[in-house]
Amino acid sequence: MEAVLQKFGIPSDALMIPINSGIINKTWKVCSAKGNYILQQINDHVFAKPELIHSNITAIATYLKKNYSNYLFPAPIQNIDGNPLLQLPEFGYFRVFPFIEGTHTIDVVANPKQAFEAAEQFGRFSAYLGGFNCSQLKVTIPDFHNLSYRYQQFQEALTAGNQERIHNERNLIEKLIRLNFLVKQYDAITNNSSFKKRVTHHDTKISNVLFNEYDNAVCIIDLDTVMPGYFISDVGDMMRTYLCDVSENEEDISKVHIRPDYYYAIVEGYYKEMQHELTAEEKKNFFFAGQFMIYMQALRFLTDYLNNDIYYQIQYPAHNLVRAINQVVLLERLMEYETEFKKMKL
Ligand code: GN1
Ligand code: MG
Repeated sequence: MEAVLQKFGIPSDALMIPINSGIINKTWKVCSAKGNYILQQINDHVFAKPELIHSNITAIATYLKKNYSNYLFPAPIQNIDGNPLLQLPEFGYFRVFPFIEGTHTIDVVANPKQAFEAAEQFGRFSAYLGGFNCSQLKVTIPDFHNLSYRYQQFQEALTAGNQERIHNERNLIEKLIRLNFLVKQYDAITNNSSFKKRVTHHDTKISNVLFNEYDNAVCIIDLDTVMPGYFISDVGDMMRTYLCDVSENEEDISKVHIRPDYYYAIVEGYYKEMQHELTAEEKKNFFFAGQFMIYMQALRFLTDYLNNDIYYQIQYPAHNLVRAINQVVLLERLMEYETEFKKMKL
């Protein structure tokens, strides 16, 4: 780590505090006499070409600076070789961001205002980048939110995966297969030209929003998965992670429930910024966004469990199974609100 700090011009006696909320990259807060930073080691098993991330960040930062000079965009700092990305043989890739003083992250959305503010931030990001040609962006993870592809990976795991796990989880597997009408709906959307590819964040969980002391959202972070995508990814992941006050890691499924006020707050916050960008067809699909993302995450967790946990970091052997069950319950709870939520006028 000393070598990493030195390459970014940070004093080597800096204090490193691990931040353990993500399950892909490794993150630390670095406190030094020169200032505070966020240091990340990129998981290059997941992001096979980390340089693509930084090419995207640079293109977006340049566009926003030119067109929206007041927009707060935390870009990574350059190392002593003039590159935001540091590659150390055997240790992988590192990058450093300035720590934005006076801000903090939250792990659970505690009131609808926070949900509204976060949704407004993610909506504003896509809206401001409405004039940016998103086909310029590099695809950092191919087929990341392609539900058909995720379903196909799930089907492959059902044959090539851990046979004992497949046998024991057959009820859950069948439940997910019965829900595959959502894949057909997704395919219909992607074949419909009214659904636009836009600059999409693809990881809109609340810990990717910085808040200030007054509970106002200040900016969004973690642009690793910014790619061309559909608005249902960003809205859907907010629903997946804000509608309930327990996370995907909760084992006690009786705690998994929907908070309706938070649904309305997400839609209103996002819509406020995106209403002039979204097409009429897209506007009809806010509810589907939540179904799509929760279903996809359930498939991804169960697929990883059946494949012996090769993708997500886990804390105990059944962790991915617990996460998959949790997400299926969340989806079922959300579907109980279908009629009510679809009455929302936009
Ligand atoms: C991963 O590491 P984190 O929490 O930022 C994953 C997301 C999942 C999330 C589920 C690159 O994100 O897609 O929704 O876990 N990111 C990647 O907790 O796979
Ligand atoms: Mg992430």
